[in-house]
Amino acid sequence: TLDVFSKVVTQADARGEFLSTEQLDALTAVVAAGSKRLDVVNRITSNAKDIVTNAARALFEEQPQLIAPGGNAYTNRRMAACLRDMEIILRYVTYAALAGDASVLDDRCLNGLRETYQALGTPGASVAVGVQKMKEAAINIVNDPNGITKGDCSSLVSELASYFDRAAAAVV
Ligand code: PEB
Repeated sequence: TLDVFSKVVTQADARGEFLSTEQLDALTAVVAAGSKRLDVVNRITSNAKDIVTNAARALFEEQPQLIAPGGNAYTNRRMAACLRDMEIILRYVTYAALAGDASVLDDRCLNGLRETYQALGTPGASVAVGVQKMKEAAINIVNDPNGITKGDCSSLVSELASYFDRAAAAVV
């Protein structure tokens, strides 16, 4: 599990070289946008419950077979497992967003998840739809102009989107 700084160090050390100017410039940009990154993580974290429940509601509205008898989210036990899974995925996305690196998401959440869902009979494509709905909600919350100093967050938002996309791609 790496953050953006450790990753660059590991890469340079594997080549036995000093950090390159490009690497240092990229890290300078990460440091300069540090408060924005923390704001992104804070906003998602403090709205996590809403992000999960609204995404799940929208998913079940689109795919009612999931909560009908025989559906993979039918019964309270499975519904709870489903909401919990979405929350776990969102939590690891926030960790990756904080670290500026996907490895924590990959290693601790996504590794083996597709196979787990196949074994459980959980439709991965439906999980992916739920993840995409969380992505849209999270981006809207991050971009909400109320109560925050305005600035350009486009590169952080696209980085954030990439972690959701990565999670969605890992389960189909
Ligand atoms: C992954 N999910 C489930 C299980 C595991 C995970 C390991 C089996 C054990 C259990 O039930 O608790 N756990 C989860 C995860 C990590 C982890 C992401 C990462 C670290 O440790 N069913 C649907 C929807 C979807 C869903 C499409 C969006 O119809 C999820 C929610 N996951 C779902 C359901 C179960 C499950 C388990 C319903 C229970 C399935 C069952 O027991 O039949």
